[in-house]
Amino acid sequence: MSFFKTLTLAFALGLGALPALAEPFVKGVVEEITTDPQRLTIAHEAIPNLEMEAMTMVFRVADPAMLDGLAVGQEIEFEADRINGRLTVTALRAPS
Ligand SMILES: [Cu+2]
Repeated sequence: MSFFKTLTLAFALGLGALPALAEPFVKGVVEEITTDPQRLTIAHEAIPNLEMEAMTMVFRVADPAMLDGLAVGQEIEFEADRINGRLTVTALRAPS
């Protein structure tokens, strides 16, 4: 086994042991962007870790910089979690 494969396997096993650190990325479309306060309205697919069906809803964002470069209508993939009881986008990326 190559060094890289060993590293990849170790990483995968580590994530498996810590599921709370590896929420699944969910596909969505940006419906509205609000900057004051920072909010993101997303038409999203089902979010397994929040036991949420597909819907359009407003999220907080963990980091205001996440809104930089975003546009209404843009397809995204994101992670969401409940932070202090509020549904928050914790990670954001372009679709793979
Ligand atoms: Cu929702």
